[in-house]
Amino acid sequence: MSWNFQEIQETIRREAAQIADLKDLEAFRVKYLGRKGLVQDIYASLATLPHEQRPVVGKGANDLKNDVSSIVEERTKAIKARQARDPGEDIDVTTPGVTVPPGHRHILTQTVDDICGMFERLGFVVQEGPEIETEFNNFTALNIPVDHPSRDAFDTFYLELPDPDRPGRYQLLRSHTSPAQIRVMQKYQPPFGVIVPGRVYRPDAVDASHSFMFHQIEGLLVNEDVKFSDLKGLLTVFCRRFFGEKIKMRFRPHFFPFTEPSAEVDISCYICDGKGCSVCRRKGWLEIMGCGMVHPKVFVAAGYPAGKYTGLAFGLGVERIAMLKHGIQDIRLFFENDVRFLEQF
Ligand code: 2U9
Repeated sequence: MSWNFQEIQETIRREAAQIADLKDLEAFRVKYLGRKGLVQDIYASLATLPHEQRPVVGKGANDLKNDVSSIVEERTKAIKARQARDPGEDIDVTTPGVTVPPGHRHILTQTVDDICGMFERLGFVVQEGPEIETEFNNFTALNIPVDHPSRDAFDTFYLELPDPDRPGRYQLLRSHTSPAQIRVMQKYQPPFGVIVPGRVYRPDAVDASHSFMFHQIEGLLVNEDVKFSDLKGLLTVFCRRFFGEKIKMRFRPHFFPFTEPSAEVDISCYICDGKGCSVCRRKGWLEIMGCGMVHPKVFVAAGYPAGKYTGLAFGLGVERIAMLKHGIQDIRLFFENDVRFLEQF
């Protein structure tokens, strides 16, 4: 048996160049170095060879073994390094995928989107504002006097963050979304209608109906001749669309510093149709929002000429509305992230 080592070396080099992955490489190794591989065949043939040929053929087999071993070593390293860089290359595309169940918006987000969407269809523009506010935007500009109890450190979260515009004063977590409307008025001239959703903060003790953080949606429409009848008409359209065409409404006189006149809005209880039940606490009516005509002092504080504009404003608590609409008994459920609660909506 004679061996053409030059030809074998060429074949090895050609085959080594074709190796694409670890599987090819193992087949290559077995073909040459395996128990039934070529190198073993050559060693086995030595006994049949004339004595003078044995050292030459033996050396050729040793060289082959070394060459194939170093090719296997180098290519293993190279393929593993490539896999580490790009594991996708060796992914088995026939493996069944991992199913991720589709999620959905939090019930509060759904409620905010529904309400804002209704006002957007009526021509309002959604506008958001920062949660960290100045005392001016949160209180002063809204005609909330300096000695008003809600300004006390106990009734508002003050931050250790100096107010850039008023030395000695500190910024705070907004207690309503109204300061965002002050910012809108400082930036834009009427006519406009904005709807402002967002988180607000009040240092209330947490219980089934109170939370130190909750969500509000407020609306503001300003023009030269906005009337209380526009406010009634607008909120009637909204309440019918949101709670059902059959509900009755009433506007009860109320007081807010930033609106004059002001009112609270009740709808007839959609559970008992006004007869009295546990949801409406036997009253037949559910209080759902506050509203009024923007106080003239608020326009002046925002920089508009005195007496030129009138405006309507309203505000509602998103958690309260969602609790009423879905019969949710405890406000804390919204914030606990328990999927057994959340997946019901
Ligand atoms: C500007 C002028 C007027 C916003 C208004 C209410 C009435 C109101 C409450 C509802 C339940 C707050 O979440 S709640 O506790 N809000 O009753 N909000 S009028 O009036 C404004 C706002 C901004 C510049």
